[in-house]
Amino acid sequence: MKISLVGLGGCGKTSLYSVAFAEKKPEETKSLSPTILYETRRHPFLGLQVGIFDFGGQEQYRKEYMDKPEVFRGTDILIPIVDLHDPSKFDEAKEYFVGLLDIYRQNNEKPKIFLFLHKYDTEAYQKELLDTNVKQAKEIFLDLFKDYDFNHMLTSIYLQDELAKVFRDILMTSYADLKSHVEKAENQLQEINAKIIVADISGNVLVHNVPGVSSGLTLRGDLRDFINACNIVRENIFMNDSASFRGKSEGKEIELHILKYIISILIMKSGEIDVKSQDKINTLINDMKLLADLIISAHSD
Ligand SMILES: Nc1nc2c(ncn2[C@@H]2O[C@H](COP(=O)(O)OP(=O)(O)O)[C@@H](O)[C@H]2O)c(=O)[nH]1
Ligand SMILES: [Mg+2]
Repeated sequence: MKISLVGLGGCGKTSLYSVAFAEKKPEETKSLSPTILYETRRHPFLGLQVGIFDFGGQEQYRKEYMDKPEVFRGTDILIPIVDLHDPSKFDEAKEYFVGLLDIYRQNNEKPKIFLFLHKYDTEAYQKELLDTNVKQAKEIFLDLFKDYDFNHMLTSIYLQDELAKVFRDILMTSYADLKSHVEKAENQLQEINAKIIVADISGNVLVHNVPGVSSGLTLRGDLRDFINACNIVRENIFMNDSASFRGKSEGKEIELHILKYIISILIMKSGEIDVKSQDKINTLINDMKLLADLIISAHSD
């Protein structure tokens, strides 16, 4: 799957990537240098390699790759980004996006489009201006993509949890119907009296009910290492596609379920857990097994 991030220089492409996928803190993006031409990163998600293309947005690079339409080829998901803190560039951004859509037309491709109205925050910006800009941006940009499978959202690197969810949902669009399973799990988690994290085997968090366990999409390093180590044991010693692991100390307990080598569920309990919660945990595990099956069959399509 190929995702392309596009937008004028300084609109926040590299920051979005860094915060959502590369465990950077929002503040750390202030020192990013401008992207030259374009950069590609690979990110495993639910067992698939996702290529994320960050197209440098400065004019000189834009000219260079607009003349080489093949770099845009094969994009499944196009994310045009608009900087809400810089309305003076809305028209220029529009022109750029129109040019891009022309290229896709020439290439005979129709990517799904998620427009990010970005920097939706008041970090060094006035609230009143922000609202005016959102309104203006909607007038300018929402029309542009009407012939496409199109969504738009308000995003900010300072709303990290929301941003992680936005990317999770975007990454899941290649798996039709799976989103509803994840949303169901999200609701189930609210009613369980234990801390639970559902992630893929590479540590992309799908849902959780524990604040502060992830940085963007990525699970905290120590827990990620734990999953990794258990996954190696699963593969090399159990030689099975699923396995469970358990640790215990002074009333605290941690349980890890690896399901079909794709999904992992971490359950952290302190003390005995009530029967109702345990029932719900069992249901969740079964639902996630089903989800793993669906992902596998989506891969083989
Ligand atoms: N307030 C705010 N600033 C952001 C946001 N995203 C990026 N920035 C800032 O915008 C500047 C340019 O970001 P960068 O990612 O290099 O833009 P790029 O040229 O599109 O890759 C940096 O100083 C970032 O800290 C955001 O959501 N809110
Ligand atoms: Mg950049």
